[in-house]
Amino acid sequence: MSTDAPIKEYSHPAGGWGSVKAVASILVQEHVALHGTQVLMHQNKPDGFACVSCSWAKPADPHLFEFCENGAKATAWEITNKRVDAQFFETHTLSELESWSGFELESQGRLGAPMRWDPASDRYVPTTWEDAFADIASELRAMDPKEVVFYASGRASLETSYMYQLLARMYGSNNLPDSSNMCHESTSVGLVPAIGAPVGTVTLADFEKADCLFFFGHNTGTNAPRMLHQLQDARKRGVEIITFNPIRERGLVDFANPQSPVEMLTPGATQISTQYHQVKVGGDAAAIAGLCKLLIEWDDEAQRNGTPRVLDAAFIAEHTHGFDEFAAAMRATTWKEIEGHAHLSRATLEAAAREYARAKAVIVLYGMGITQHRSGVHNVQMLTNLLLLRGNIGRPGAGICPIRGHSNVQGQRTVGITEKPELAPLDRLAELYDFEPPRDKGMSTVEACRGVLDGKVKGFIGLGGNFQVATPDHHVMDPAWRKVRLTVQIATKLNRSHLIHGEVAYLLPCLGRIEIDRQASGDQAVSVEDSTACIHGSHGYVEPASEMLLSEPAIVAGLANALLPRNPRVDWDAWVDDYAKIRGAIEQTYPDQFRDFNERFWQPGGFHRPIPACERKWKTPNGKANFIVPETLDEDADMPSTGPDVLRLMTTRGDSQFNTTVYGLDDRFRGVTGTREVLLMHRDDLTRLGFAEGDAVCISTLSNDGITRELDGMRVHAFDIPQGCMMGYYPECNPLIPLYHHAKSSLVPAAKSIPVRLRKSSGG
Ligand SMILES: Nc1nc2c(c(=O)[nH]1)N[C@H]1C(S)=C(S)[C@@H](COP(=O)(O)OP(=O)(O)OC[C@H]3O[C@@H](n4cnc5c(=O)[nH]c(N)nc54)[C@H](O)[C@@H]3O)O[C@H]1N2
Ligand SMILES: Nc1nc2c(c(=O)[nH]1)N[C@H]1C(S)=C(S)[C@@H](COP(=O)(O)OP(=O)(O)OC[C@H]3O[C@@H](n4cnc5c(=O)[nH]c(N)nc54)[C@H](O)[C@@H]3O)O[C@H]1N2
Ligand SMILES: [Mo]
Repeated sequence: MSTDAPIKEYSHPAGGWGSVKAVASILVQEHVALHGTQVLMHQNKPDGFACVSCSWAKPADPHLFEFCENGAKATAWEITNKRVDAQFFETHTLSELESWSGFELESQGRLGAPMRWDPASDRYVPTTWEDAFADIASELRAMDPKEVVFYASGRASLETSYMYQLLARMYGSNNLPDSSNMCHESTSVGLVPAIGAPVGTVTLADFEKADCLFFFGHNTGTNAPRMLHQLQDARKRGVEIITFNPIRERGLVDFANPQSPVEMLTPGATQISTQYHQVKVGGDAAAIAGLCKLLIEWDDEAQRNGTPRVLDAAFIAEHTHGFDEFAAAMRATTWKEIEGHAHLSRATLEAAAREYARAKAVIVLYGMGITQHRSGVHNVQMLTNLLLLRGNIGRPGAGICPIRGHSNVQGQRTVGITEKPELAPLDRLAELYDFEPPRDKGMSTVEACRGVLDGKVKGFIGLGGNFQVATPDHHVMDPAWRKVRLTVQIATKLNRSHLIHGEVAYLLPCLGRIEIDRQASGDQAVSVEDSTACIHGSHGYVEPASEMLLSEPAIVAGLANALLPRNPRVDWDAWVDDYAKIRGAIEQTYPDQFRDFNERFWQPGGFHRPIPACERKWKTPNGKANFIVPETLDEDADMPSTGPDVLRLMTTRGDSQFNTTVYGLDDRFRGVTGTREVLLMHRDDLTRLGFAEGDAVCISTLSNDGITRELDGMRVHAFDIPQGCMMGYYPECNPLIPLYHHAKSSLVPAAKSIPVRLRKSSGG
């Protein structure tokens, strides 16, 4: 391989000096070097601001620098000195901007003033907030509320999110899809019948008591790097960490704490995973079935021999239902099936099962490698099955830990952002605000996309995010978006969703969470919920990017005032004047969850929302935790066709991005430099299929609807990944995902298991 090859093995630990260099360079790139370092000192501190990057827990006793490399990048990205001004839009038509990459678009800096698309010039032109609200409201009034979608990306605060769902419902719509529909919806749908709670059951305190962690499908070093501190501490106590991931992700291999002088100056990286199993993409259900089968059979043997039981029989008898059926299914599953689907040997799985059986308290953690599959919901339930076998839920040091994505994605659902009416407190809202909320089911993300395709969606409002890019099937969807009557995007940075717009289009710029939010009663704070159901306060530190910006609550209130008839029970303006009043309204709506909200939200470490499963109270119809038998262990069971030339493509994030926001083209930990247009595959697959390292290829999806989905000009490279699997980057590969290719029942796009073929690129 030549020295400037784009793919080289990265042999340093995660963190370390590489991390320090990366933080310094993003501060310079965003022109905020000195100022940025001061701001970073407040990140994730009990009296500071909640990082806008990931949702990992924020400890009560933080480190001096309670931020990671990627959190620092997200901060620099938001407080950048770069601005998109009116002159920028005078210079560029939207058709021209369509040829720009997402990276180039967002690199222009922060949006500064409300804009309306002018069809005659194909440009965004300045407008006033009053005119924007009035025109949007008059468009919405002419529509059936059931044809309007209110999307939320998971970053907006609890306060904004509560107001946003109320606006949608008072208008008459439950169409409240959010980013979790593409993310942990498989968790919400999978956990409820299993343990009667849609969220995880562990807090930071459990990490100190666990003696074994099982990790599935999460790239921690990149996507929740602060957790490496908990993992490092756990390793120092001798805790076993057993990882299942097709790729040897650097952060799960070893870590040098960039905040520890000793580790920075000596080669003192901590080994993170004690066992690393490179499971085949889509092979987790089979691997977990292997673990369960072993535990159940060892327990059978113990009963025969009169030796100590392997399973927690008392817990199973008192707390669970469905064990016999599940155990029978696991006993009947053959090793041929398990080893075939998981691509792991029985001996390997025995090593992992032995640690599980030995451990007194096990936490299972997981990410998108589990949820973004057609079998995503079953995958999640296989994890709970595994935990229930030894009573590893609802006691200290044990439990299930879905690692959430956006910094308030879990909280948005908590305060009513959901398309499923049964999950929202509709009776309570009706009583509090004297209106009749819609009771019919709204559209999820995939259903909203289908609605756009069918012409059923007439209006789309995006509270943050980059919906048109984050969702599947761009080639099919882009033309359909043009026929939507109204698109409104509330955003901080320019992205492609602002260009793939409807007949009437608005771009409404808002304050970011790190900016000072001044309202009538003074500077305002907001709140967010982390992955462990702890709720934290956050207030801004830097001057707003422009005087014209409104806060997200003010934008929602502006829309509500223009659209809805006066309602004496909801004083939107008073809420904007003083956000404590919004928190008061949230507490009135959810008195058990948000008791003394205004007093408690600055508590160091946040306050923990009560989750019944943590106390072994199972809010399931039968009052038990349920073992659930998976339909199949075969991810490809209903594939159109499979064959030796078909590979499974997983699309993941690199080290220099936050979702569709790309900060740079390198993916340091995976050794990829200067490009994202690559497909990483096993060396034997590369040669078997007749390609050489670095060849340009055309990749196409095996579709079953006659539509061609392909990307030409991608480069293939050999990589340490199981045979038959391939990795590409999100969002570059999203045009390859058919809209119909999603998890059953949760409808999460199956972004981690796309059946594809390769051929030589037409360009050479
Ligand atoms: N810096 C940064 N932080 C982020 C984000 C970001 O983009 N940048 N995004 C945020 C959001 S919204 C989310 S949802 C999370 C996402 O965080 P992750 O859940 O880590 O998401 P991905 O980057 O998609 O990585 C998925 C991981 O699963 C593995 N994987 C893929 N397929 C399989 C499989 O079939 N089985 C198993 N066992 N593993 C598999 C991949 O190798 C990869 O390690 O991170 C959040 N935090
Ligand atoms: N192929 C593939 N597709 C995926 C995934 C995958 O792994 N593979 N992952 C899925 C997942 S897990 C998720 S969560 C989704 C993410 O989907 P989204 O949440 O829709 O996308 P983001 O890229 O996070 O949105 C970035 C934009 O948000 C805006 N923004 C940033 N901060 C703020 C703010 O404070 N307020 C407002 N109003 N706007 C703000 C900026 O304009 C920025 O351009 O993508 C999904 N799509
Ligand atoms: Mo996510």
